[in-house]
Amino acid sequence: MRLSRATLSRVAPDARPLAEPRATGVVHLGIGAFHRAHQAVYTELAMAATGDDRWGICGAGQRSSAVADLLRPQDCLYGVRAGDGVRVIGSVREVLVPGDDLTARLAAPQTAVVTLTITEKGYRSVSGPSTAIGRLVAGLRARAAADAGPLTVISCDNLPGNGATLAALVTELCEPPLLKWVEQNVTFPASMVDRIVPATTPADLDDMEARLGLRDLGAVVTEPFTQWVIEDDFAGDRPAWDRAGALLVGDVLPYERMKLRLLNGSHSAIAYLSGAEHVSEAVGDAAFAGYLRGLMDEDLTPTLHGLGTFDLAGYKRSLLARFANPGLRHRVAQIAADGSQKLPQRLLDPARERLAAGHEPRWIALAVAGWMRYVTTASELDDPLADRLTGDPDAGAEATVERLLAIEEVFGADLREDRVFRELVTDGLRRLTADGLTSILRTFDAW
Ligand code: NAI
Ligand code: CS2
Repeated sequence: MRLSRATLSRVAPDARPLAEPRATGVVHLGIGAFHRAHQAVYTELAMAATGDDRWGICGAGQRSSAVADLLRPQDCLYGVRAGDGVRVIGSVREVLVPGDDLTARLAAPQTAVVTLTITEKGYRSVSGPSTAIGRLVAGLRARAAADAGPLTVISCDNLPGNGATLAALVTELCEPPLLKWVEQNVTFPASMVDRIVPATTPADLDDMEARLGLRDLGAVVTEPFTQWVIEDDFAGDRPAWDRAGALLVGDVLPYERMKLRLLNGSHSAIAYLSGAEHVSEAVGDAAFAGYLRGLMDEDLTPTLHGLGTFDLAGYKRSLLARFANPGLRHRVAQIAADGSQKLPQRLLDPARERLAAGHEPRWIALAVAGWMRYVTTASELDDPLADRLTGDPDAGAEATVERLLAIEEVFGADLREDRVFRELVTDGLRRLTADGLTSILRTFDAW
């Protein structure tokens, strides 16, 4: 039997009654696993804390209706398992399918906030009417025509300066009258989001069914840790996310850099160097955990500023503990995907800063060499630049590094000209190919 409004009372007798009418003050683009375990939970908790039920979520996926097929038969209810705790979430009230009128939802006066988790690659080649950003602009155009009031649009993707990045992509598509309306009525606050949410597996669904006594195809599994830091720049009203633990700040940048570099940079190093199937297995290897500590301490921490008295050492210890969580079967292959869209902000920007300060970012360079080995040898590459990344695995380190450093979308025009960086990456790739990581880590301090 499926989880639904009719069966909810069986599993959560004290569940908050589901409001009628099921107002949706938030539209979300990219209703994947992370949104369901992060923003939708904050919204659920905010509505529970305040009784303000205006903030139901209307979700839309990409062209496919995959998530709609999962959630609509369940009245959009689903369970979130964090550790051993399970909560049924009711903040998602509608999931649109292709053909539904997303434009009308975006233009509705009741809609005050739009959030997005469309993946890093969702911000590339954005102009088509069927892209997420193209559909967002169509909604803004209808909203302006109806003069439907202010709107706050929040990217919740792992991108540096995600608010300004999204604003630039949107305004680039706006004709002058619309541009003027957007500038006067829409804000694009930055946000830093953090909660490890692996893709749900069949075993997760079976486990959730054992816990709920009902089949829940929308279930997500995550960790107890969650963090949301949002720039306090709202055009109009918003859910009381701060009542659910979100931080509203003037400057997100210090939090963003700390997270995108220490957590996500380490994740990418794990993806391309560890050889493990799951993150927890990778950090269970003492030598590799030592490499991660070196990466964090030597190459990434010196690039973090503006954190005041924040306990960075404690944060890094907590990251390794989160990574080690055996309850999170976080597949390294999921993290390895879309590396061309992730490496720049996670590892290459800090590498630039270390090089400019006269240091050799060898820990980062080894992770970049690992990525080069990965994209050159992977049988199937899940990356929007796959065609340009794959190459001859027998081409030798020097030629491979030369070829990949020339891809400006990843390395810009500067890193290929940086002799120190090029030599570090070439040396790393040569050693990885000849000796493997274990041997390298034995002598890494002697490099
Ligand atoms: P997912 O695969 O479950 O969902 C991705 C969503 O994005 C789907 O709705 C899909 O239709 C949509 N999408 C994919 N490619 C798109 C494109 N080119 N244009 C428009 N929409 C597109 O992935 P998940 O776990 O929800 O993660 C999504 C994003 O959330 C990540 O890429 C990252 O930016 C952010 N995030 C994820 C975390 C996690 O641990 N899963 C944690 C922190 C942030
Ligand atoms: C991961 C992130 O898949 C990846 O690239 O590094 O989704 C990571 O799980 C989240 O950013 C954690 O907050």
